[in-house]
Amino acid sequence: MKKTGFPENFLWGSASAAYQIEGGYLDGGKGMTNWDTFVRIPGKTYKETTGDVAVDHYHRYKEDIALMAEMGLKTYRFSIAWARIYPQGTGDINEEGITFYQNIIDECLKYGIEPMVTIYHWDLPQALVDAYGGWESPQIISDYVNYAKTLFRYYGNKVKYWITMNEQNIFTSLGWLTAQHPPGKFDDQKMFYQVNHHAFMAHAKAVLAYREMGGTGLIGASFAYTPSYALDCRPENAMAKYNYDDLKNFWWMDVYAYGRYPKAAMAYLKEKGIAPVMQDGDQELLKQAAAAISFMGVNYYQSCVCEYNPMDGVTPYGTMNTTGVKGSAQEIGIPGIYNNPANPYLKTTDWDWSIDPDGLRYCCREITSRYALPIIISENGLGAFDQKTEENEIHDDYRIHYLKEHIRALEEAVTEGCEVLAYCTWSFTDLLSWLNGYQKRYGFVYVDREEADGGSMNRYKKDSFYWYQKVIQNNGL
Ligand code: BGP
Repeated sequence: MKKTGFPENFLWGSASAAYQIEGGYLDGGKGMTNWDTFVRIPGKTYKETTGDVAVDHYHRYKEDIALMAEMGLKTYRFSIAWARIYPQGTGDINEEGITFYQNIIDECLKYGIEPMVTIYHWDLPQALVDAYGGWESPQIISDYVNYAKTLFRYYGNKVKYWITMNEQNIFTSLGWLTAQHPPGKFDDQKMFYQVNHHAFMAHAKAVLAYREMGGTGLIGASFAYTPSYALDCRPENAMAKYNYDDLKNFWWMDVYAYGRYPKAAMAYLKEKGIAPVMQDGDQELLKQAAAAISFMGVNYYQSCVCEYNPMDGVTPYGTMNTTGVKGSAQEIGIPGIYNNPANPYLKTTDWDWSIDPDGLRYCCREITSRYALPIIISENGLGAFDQKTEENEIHDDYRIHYLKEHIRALEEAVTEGCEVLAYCTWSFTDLLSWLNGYQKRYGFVYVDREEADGGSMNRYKKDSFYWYQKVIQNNGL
């Protein structure tokens, strides 16, 4: 097949999230969030790291966006902290919060950078948790929609790209199955599916509200897509992959794209008594929203392997490597369904994430065949232990190699007919990794936090900064 490369208006971008970069956690009238609370529980995060200061983007956003402009970024994906807009989650609007994001949007537009806004990237106003348990209650739906509508009202004339939810599959899995994110619950499968249903309804109602308000931009959700390969050609392993896909991928993407849950997976949940409770009209509404979304957002980091898991009644979830010491992750799986053993054919990062550029192509092909939707790659990148030399240089050739191979695979997918609108690397500056602290760096720009909390916070361009700058200039490799 002849390569066509990336379309002319392709959006080369980079992404971040409020809690991971902003800091200023009590500044500008912001309310406390579930993460502000969670990181204060001893033992919950890597070396008790918090995002209180993060990389101080709250005070340095102009400097950061100027660097984006210097690089030539076409789009900047960032999230809005709900608790800056509504400190109590609902009720009175905090004008200072509104102005802060207005300034970020204007700063982007000043340089011709398209702002791409994530409405929810995991930081939930604590007041809503205290009032009714946050996502556990259907009350969250109207509060989320009210918040989203406020953003559409204030920023809708300037922002054309909206992401309702970041990785609903991850914040719910880590929050209600593995206890690694707030609210820190373990193996609460019934609530896990219920919380997801609430989040789907919140997403769906926000999408419909956007259209009702006359929004003509692009709107959709971003999903953490981990595609899978069967361990081998044994039918039970092929079936394990099939079940994994239904339960771990299509469970989310089918709802976003079709407005319905995968049938076999739903039958399995019903049999186990953990299916979500739905209200009359929910399914119809999910369908309407599915017809109104514009793209599938994909956050891609790795693929996995599926093998039949014959175990029954044992600890259902493995643990992730949060230390950066290779080999400290455990297999993840569901007894009786699947296990995720390591892929012997792929190298891994220091955090045991498999490195698989072709997996990105696989994701794009699957979405194109199954949903026929345009795709936004809303995250992709390599977390690593970067070193700054005495000359203030950072030679991150491993990151360049990683991104180059993924862009090559993406170009392949485009050539094969996938409609890809944007590619956002994770991340632009170094920032907080939820479970791994600041040592796991992803950025094109190194942030010196050596003397954090009063430290220099100076920004240094890594080698990958200059490399991506060229990729953007060439509209590809
Ligand atoms: C995604 C999140 C991001 C970011 C990224 C890297 O799941 O959407 O917020 O954190 O993963 O993950 P980590 O920081 O765990 O390496």
